[in-house]
Amino acid sequence: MMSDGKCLTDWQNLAEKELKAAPESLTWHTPEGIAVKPLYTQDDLAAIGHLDSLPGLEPFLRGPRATMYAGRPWTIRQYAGFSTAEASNAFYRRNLAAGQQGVSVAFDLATHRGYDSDHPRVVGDVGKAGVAIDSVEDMKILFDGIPLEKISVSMTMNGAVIPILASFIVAGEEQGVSRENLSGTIQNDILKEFMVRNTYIYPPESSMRIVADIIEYTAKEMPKFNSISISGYHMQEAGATLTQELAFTLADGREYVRAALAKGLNVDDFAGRLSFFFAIGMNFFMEAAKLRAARLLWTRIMKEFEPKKASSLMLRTHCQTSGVSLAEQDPYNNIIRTAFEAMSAVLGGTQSLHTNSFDEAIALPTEFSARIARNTQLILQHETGVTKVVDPLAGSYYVESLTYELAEKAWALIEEVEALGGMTKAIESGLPKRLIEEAATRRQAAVDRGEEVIVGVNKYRLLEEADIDTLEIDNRAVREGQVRRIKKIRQLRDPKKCAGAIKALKKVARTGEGNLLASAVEAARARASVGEISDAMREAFGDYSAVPEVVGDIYGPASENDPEYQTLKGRLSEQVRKSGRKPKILIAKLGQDGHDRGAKVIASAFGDIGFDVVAGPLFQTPDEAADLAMGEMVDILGVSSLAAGHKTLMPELVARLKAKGADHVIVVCGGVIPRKDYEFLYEHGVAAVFGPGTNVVDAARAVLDLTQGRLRNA
Ligand code: MLC
Ligand code: 5AD
Repeated sequence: MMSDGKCLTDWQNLAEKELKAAPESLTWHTPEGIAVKPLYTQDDLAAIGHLDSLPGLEPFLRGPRATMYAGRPWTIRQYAGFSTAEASNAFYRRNLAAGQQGVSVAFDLATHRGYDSDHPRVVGDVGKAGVAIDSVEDMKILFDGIPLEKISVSMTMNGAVIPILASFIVAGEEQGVSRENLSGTIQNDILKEFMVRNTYIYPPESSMRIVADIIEYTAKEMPKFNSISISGYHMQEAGATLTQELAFTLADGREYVRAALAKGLNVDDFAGRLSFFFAIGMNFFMEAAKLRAARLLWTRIMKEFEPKKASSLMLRTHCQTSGVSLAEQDPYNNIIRTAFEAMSAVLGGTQSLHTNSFDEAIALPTEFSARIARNTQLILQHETGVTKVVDPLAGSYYVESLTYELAEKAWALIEEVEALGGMTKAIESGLPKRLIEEAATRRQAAVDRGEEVIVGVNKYRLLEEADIDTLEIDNRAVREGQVRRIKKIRQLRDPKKCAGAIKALKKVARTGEGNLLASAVEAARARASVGEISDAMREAFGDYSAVPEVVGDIYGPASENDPEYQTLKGRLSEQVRKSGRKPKILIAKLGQDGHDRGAKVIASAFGDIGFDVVAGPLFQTPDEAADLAMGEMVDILGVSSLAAGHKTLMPELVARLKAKGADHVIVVCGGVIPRKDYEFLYEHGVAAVFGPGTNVVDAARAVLDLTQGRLRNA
């Protein structure tokens, strides 16, 4: 019975009259498996136990701080980095002057994977998706004029985390800021790299030692520094549902706590400096509820370790608006999407936030797009009044119910991971990756069929798209500059001192005695490069390479009722009947670009449609991909490019195929490719380009057309 004497049955009757159907027909079944009803009432709160919680107090559901943004707003922390340390430094300084509050460094993929800029494998990657950092000297330029004792710095680094953090510590030291005064965060979350982000270097066990050594070192030496940023962001970007993102992230966190405890650390000495990182997508209320649920569950997990300090139970998080929710088509729509996502992150109580730029789906931000992204947060902080009240969604029937349901569902998945023996074991079993890839493929099918609407992409599409200015990086010039600088450093340093420090590091790596970061700090001080420090550990740990696996029977079954899909499938089987074999396609990834959601979804869907699909390994050179294509005797070589390497790597690939006498192989390319580059790629032998937002059935049809044209000509 409601307070004014009306009851739910009255509403139900009314609703049924309006709808001419049962109100249950309005229930929205989300990808998380949550049934969202059209109406929530106080009845829905009956089962929920957390309703009386208060911010700053256990279980911190309503926020880690008592006053939250009323006391201090979240940190506006824009993730950025491109080309050289000089260019990135200037960009940071301008943005800090314009209202940004914390720095967040994006490194290029060569750096991520522990290669110096002069390494032959990284020709297409240097300076492209982030800033190129080879040594302490680059690091000093990167932070020149930025007061490291005042401004906190986040560094997104996981693979080459030891040399990068070591170089940062030495750069601080040489700029007069001792390590105990450095504040910031290092991502240092390797488990999700094995799952989705792919910038790992070493095998899992050695990688976990690196994580634990960093937690140990920072706990002892760097009290203001967050030793890790346990990240769900990339899981959502790879296609995870919100419950998967929540569960796997918290399960990763638990695994790191166990690794640190195994080093003999006391939980209260490090737990307060563990931090988190979530994505915020377009499901507005559910995303805010997710952050609330995350804090609730983290406290539950940490209780097991019996900490004494309250801060050990608190989940503090950074958030970034969703990249995958943004579109190339009608790109100004992305400003609106990002603003909603930012509001949701803030209503969920994030501590720090990055808002994406509207040109996200095409290129790195320009000065203009970065300004709009930052100002989205400044307007939220200064003009909307959201900072005035702590956790304003508390008590909402709907949001509290969502918080509860997400927590329950995520907890069940966390228990599943526990049953497998924890997250390292679960990752070895392949479960999290498989679940995420299935969710990604299912979502792509829903978008392709228009069940999930994306304005400007699969509905309300513009007849003509206007060009926008995008940032272009002269990767060759950056590389040449970096190569010159690193040469000079090698000439100027004391070779004996450097070799001695590298030798000592190798010993720490090999024997397991001593702290890797402490030893790498000595090496960085002696001007050993990022690549040299990484190689010293490679010698002891080896390189890790993942075996590519592809899920099947997701896209197909989800598209059974789609006539376009059926027609295409029919056409393809007709071709197979005539030619006696399936057209064979290699889906390749070139350079250090580990973003493989697109490649995986395409491989999976093309397989269901009837192509013979070979999923290539990550990190191939054009030469290796050409060899694989020949060895597998494929008809088509499809490259998925998301890190801006296409203009360097695609012409090289076509040239390699030609040199090997394999120019009958049709080369196509998809991913984050600006329209202005299409002509360049066609001129260099690429037969078709599939930009962001391409419907998979359309892409498959185009590829089939190409093979039929070729086969007829042959
Ligand atoms: C906060 N403080 C308060 C307060 N609110 N004090 C009093 N009253 C209040 N209401 C204090 C805090 O305790 C803290 O001090 C200080 O103010 C700063 O607040 P914070 O909340 O800790 O914010 P911040 O320093 O910004 O740290 C946020 C964080 C951190 C803990 C989440 O880990 C962080 O900044 N993460 C960013 C990660 C990031 O940018 N990642 C980019 C990934 S991009 P004290 O003394 O307690 O510290 C990526 C993409 C890719 O990964 O490439 O794939
Ligand atoms: N500068 C700014 N933003 C970046 N992103 C990735 N690299 C950069 C960079 N160098 C953002 C994009 C992407 C997410 C992983 O991080 O939003 O989707």
